[in-house]
Amino acid sequence: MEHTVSTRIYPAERRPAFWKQHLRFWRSLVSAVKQPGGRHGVRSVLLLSSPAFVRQFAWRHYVSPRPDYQPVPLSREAGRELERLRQDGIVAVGRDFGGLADYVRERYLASDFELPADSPLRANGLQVSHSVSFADRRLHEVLFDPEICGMVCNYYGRQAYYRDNPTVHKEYAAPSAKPLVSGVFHSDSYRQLSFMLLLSDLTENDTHMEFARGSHRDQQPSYDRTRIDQQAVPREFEIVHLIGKKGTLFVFDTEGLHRGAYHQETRREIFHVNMTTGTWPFTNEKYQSLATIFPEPQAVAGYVRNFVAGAIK
Ligand SMILES: O=C(O)CCC(=O)C(=O)O
Ligand SMILES: [Fe+2]
Repeated sequence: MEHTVSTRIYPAERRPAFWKQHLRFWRSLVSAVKQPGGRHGVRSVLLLSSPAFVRQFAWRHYVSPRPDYQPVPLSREAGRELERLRQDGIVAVGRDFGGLADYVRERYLASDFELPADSPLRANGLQVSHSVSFADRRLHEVLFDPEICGMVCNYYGRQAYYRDNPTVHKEYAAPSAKPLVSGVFHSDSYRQLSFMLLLSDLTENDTHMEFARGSHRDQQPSYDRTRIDQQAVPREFEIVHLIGKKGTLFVFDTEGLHRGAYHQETRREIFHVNMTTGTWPFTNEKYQSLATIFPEPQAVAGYVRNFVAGAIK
């Protein structure tokens, strides 16, 4: 993000007060001095006092493309989609997954999956929300499509991993529904990529996701969404609306700013899954130790790790 744009999206007045940052530094210095073992202490001071240091370190370590990465060969069509993903941070895959959308709706949005009436998610307008298994081979049409997986890995310039199980959502935004935290512009951090498959037609008047085109190119200066001037986002960026026919598949980089735009008394049905470069650093910016910031890559089944083309036998 260009410097001036960034200062308008993250205005100085929303930054933590200068004295708070100083207090943090002096506190960490005192606690490091108290700890036995000099080198460890210096590292703790850096970790505790400088989220910027940690963020940069984590980005280099987990996100930057690997110099020895061998790109997966792609068709011309997939190559063009990759280019668009790089440029805009979002692309609609040029294929119709309508058959798969029908399958997912019938199989996973049936009434037996409805959330119980007392589920807290009901207050957010969710009627169905649950994960689905990677073992369902019908889902592999998207999840292990060689071109889509190749595009994702080439985008990263490294191996990609699924973060957790895909989920299905069916929602109805009643006037009383309270948007989820993702209802304001935010970044999900560390270039997590998402697939969002529309399970039914969506128009701009329905609840849908909005993505600030091009806002993904650099790391966000903070992952604290309260630091974002929400009104500035559509002023500074063109908004891409994740709408279209049932079976439209979007791939987007959640480092870029995006939100769920809620439209009262409308419905949305989606299949959603999230990818990372193999880990998901904590982003509360209150770092305590290296181990809590950089957990080991999530334990996932072997065949899920072998994400790239042809790994599924
Ligand atoms: O469309 C939405 O409700 C927001 C989704 C979102 O934040 C995400 O997929 O990361
Ligand atoms: Fe998000």
